Amino acid sequence: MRIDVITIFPALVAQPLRESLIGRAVETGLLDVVVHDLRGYTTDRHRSVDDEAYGGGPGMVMKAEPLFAAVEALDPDRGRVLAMSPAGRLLDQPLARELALEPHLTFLCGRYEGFDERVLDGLPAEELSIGDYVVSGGELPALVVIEAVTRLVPGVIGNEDSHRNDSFGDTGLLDHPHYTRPQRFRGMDVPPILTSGDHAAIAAWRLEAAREKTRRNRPDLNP
Ligand code: JEW
Repeated sequence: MRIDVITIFPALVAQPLRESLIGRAVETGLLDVVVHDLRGYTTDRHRSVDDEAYGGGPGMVMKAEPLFAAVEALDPDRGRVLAMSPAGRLLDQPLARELALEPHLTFLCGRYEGFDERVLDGLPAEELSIGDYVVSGGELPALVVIEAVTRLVPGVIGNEDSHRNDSFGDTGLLDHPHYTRPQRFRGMDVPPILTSGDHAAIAAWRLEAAREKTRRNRPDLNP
């Protein structure tokens, strides 16, 4: 999969992509990620990427010209163009699975109050959000989307992790609690059923614990 990222903070995006599973997938050639500095596509003396909002008010808007120039400098087969925004469609696991099938994705990372609407209408670009809270720019949200999507590309991670992902999607429940050694830690014991060797009883305990945790933490998930 090829991924292009357009940002005014290229180092903020590039370094995390060199670490961990994504970093290895980039090294092995499974992923081809290219980060572009938006200021390289400005034409004025001050390399401006933002300007005041028509209609007035505080806050600056990302100018259309450098974003169009940056996107149009890419391969014409640039795939879906995703503009990170708190006003976008919410990322969920079905959308991550859909994006993982694409051969090419392009991410636009904004700052300030966001993009001139003509970027979204004209390129066109799809607005995408990682959740109902505001951060200061699209770079960290784009990294979240890239991690959620690329871990679903065959070969990026091992089978153990992909299996976990499937079981979450199938049950619609949050994961059950996990324990590892030691058996007793600061007076807190591992539930004895987990050391009983009774695999049917363990499966039943885990299902009930997952239901309880889902009721408590995420009553909005109604599986
Ligand atoms: C997010 C990109 C770029 C995504 C999610 N735009 C905008 C905007 C901002 C603050 C307040 C209102 C609008 C800051 N900002 C971004 C925020 C993505 C940008 C500028 C973003 N949360 N925040 N899910």
